[in-house]
Amino acid sequence: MFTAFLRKKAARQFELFDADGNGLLQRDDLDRVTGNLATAVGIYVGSNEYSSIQARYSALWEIIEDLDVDQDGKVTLDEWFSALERISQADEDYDLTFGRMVEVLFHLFDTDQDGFISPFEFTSWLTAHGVSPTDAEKSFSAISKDGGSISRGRMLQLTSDFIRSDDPSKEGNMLFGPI
Ligand SMILES: [Ca+2]
Ligand SMILES: [Ca+2]
Ligand SMILES: [Ca+2]
Repeated sequence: MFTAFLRKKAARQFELFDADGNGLLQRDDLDRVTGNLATAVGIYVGSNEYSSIQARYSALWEIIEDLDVDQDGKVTLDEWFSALERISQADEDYDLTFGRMVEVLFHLFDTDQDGFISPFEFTSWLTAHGVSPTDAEKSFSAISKDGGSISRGRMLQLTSDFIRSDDPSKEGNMLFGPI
């Protein structure tokens, strides 16, 4: 069941991607956060690192674009809810959208590409998406057991809990800022 709690988390994630806050997910939103993230982690426009952030946000947009049922170039909150409802109920091993989303998100967080998300990378990503530095710190404390970096396996678990779990005690609920 797509419970009120899952819906609330889905709305939180939508809000995070809707960088200009117009209530729609569009390509422009991700262009905007590309710049924010580069600034937050100290990457210069025109560098190879900047191009790779751009490429990853393009990959994220391709995933989001697939959820645009009426293909008008805008993903509404209703279209987003329909997709997240499906993803939250599908078998973990067979949901392609979920798998692609986790993979792309991991690479977006891991800006220095060392295979781990450091506290700095995590909080930079959240602030680039409009979360306050204080809330970003709170999130990191909640998801990192020992204050150390987040591995790919851990990220998979956290994302799965965020998208699929109705248990309010799961650490993954805090993945995209306090809800
Ligand atoms: Ca928008
Ligand atoms: Ca649409
Ligand atoms: Ca890293």
